[in-house]
Amino acid sequence: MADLWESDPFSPIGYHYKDLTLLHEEQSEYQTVQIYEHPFFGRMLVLDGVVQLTQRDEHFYHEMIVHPPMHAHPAPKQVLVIGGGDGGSIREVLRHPSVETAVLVDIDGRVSDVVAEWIPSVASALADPRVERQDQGGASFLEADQRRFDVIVIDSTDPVGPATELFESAFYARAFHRLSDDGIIVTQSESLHFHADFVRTVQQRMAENFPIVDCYSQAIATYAGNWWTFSIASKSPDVRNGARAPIEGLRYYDADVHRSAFLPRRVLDQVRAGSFP
Ligand code: SPD
Repeated sequence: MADLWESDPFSPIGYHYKDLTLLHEEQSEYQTVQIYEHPFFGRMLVLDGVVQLTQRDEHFYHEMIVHPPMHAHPAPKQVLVIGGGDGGSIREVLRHPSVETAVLVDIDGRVSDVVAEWIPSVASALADPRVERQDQGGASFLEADQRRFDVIVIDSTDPVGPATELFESAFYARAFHRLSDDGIIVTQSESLHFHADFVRTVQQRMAENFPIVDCYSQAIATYAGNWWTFSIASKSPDVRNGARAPIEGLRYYDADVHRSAFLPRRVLDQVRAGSFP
């Protein structure tokens, strides 16, 4: 049996997981990739010592990063996921029948391969013919690739190291030009308990580039800080109130979840003013 003392450089605390079995470990070109088995959480993906997903609760995160923007768009056909090499976000994107192409851009292609081998319930959609995989950084992809997307999902690791460029204003400016006229972008933006200043920064940077910016949240048991936020920006659709009827077959997301996930306006104003909590 192994122990994992999570070493999360972006959090004031780390979790201690007991009774783990280490199933796989490798050093990729970019990071240490580990797969553990936990008696409660099931299989877990850990990158550089930080838990990225567990079998038990990954659907809360992946449904919530994907379905609010996908349902706020009238008919998303071309979708881009940056980060998210594990395939969980792509799996949710492909549940939408309107989707023709889902491009996955992750700098570390080994993550997809390892998760496909050890946690196929998360990665199996990567084999879908609508998926195009690009193993490169998100910012350089947006610079080089001239296609336009209806929805862009930034399913990144914490904003340290290579992921920091995915939270810059210049990155959102590039994303704006790669989005269709009714395009929507969403990014995971860390914990309201621990990183309210970071959420404020992301909101500000999105507002420098998009006319509509909002924020919703979802509790995630295994991310330090738990009260996980998703910052969302839109060229025109009303992301807070404009969701279509939910697609079938989801475990958690529905119309009530969509409505209640958005931060109350008073709280969002406090976050943006730097007076939260
Ligand atoms: N502190 C961990 C935050 C991890 C966010 N990304 C998760 C990727 C899952 N697809």
